Amino acid sequence: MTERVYIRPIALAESPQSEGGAVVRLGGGLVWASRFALIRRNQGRIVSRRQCGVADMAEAIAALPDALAAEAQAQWRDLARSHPPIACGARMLRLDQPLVMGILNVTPDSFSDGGKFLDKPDAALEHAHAMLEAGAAIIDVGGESTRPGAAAVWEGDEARRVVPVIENLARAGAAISIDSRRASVIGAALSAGAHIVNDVSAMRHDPRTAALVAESGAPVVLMHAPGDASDLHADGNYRDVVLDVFDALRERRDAALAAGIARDRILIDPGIGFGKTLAENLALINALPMLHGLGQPILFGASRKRMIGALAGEAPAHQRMPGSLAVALRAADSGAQVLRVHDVAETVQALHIWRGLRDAAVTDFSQMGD
Ligand code: PMM
Repeated sequence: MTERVYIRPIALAESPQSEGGAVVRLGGGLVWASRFALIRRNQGRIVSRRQCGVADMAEAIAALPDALAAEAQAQWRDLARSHPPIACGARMLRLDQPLVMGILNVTPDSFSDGGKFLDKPDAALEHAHAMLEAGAAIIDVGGESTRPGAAAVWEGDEARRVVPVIENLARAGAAISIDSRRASVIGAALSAGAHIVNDVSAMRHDPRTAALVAESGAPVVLMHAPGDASDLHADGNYRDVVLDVFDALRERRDAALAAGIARDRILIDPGIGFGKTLAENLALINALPMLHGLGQPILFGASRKRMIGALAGEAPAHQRMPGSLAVALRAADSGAQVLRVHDVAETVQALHIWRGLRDAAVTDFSQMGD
């Protein structure tokens, strides 16, 4: 591996005025960063780490070798990139504050809702409509469990699980994503009315997916999972989980661009729980603001995942809502644009409070810097 450079926000500001305007607005959201680490690593090892404010970043970047300076400059610009709304049929999803994506798993074996909606179309639709009423901006429909050790599903069966649900939701005018890593299922879902492709293999599992997505013009979520994309939970074997996931997502973003997918149709996701230990998940969540440096909206999903049980007395999946809210708020604080959750009503209410606090901070001029 050659030498690489990274810019990691290390201090978030209460508001722009609390720092006298010396802040970067992350990803066009309601979150600002005031201090940054400029990190260099060579052959996987961190070789230097310099802390900068907004005022001294230009000089720090100029002092880098040319090849690194260009990359650092791109990240510096991309940290502040704001993102246009995502069109989902007649709906426009604005990305300037966190949106909630409600999870609908039509599977026998997903870890928290497996079996509840398989072969029960009425129950699945009732749940989806309840999530929409509770404020979900998107419904993420999946027909394959991605839990460790889940039984493989034939793609014909996977399509049969999701298509009728998607058709119904599309008729109701909902914004829909298809959670699949198989091109045939994605194609069937898009024809049935899905708008967004959510691929947990970041388009590595099925070589046909990238062309299909490019051709359709649909936005795509590229989620990080280590390994060769057949085993999503393969050991990550990271040198530095934060920088390795950043590199992997950058590589997938560039592959998507090379396949002809428009820049404003690509979302990225660190893949919490996929081939990562508790410590690695926590490190990634703490470093989430750094992913804005890739210049794409961030989707974040930790809802009811194992890491919450691990930190909360081994609470079973159905008792992990409070922990899920805590981590969703942390993602909102990091400027994540889409939160993928099971507990929609609770998350939406938590985000209303979050939004109120953010608005109060940006209009509090007693925080003026000098
Ligand atoms: N997690 C799961 C499934 N799909 N998609 C994205 N983009 N991000 C995730 O974190 C993610 C996903 C597994 O969780 P589930 O069984 O609750 O659906």
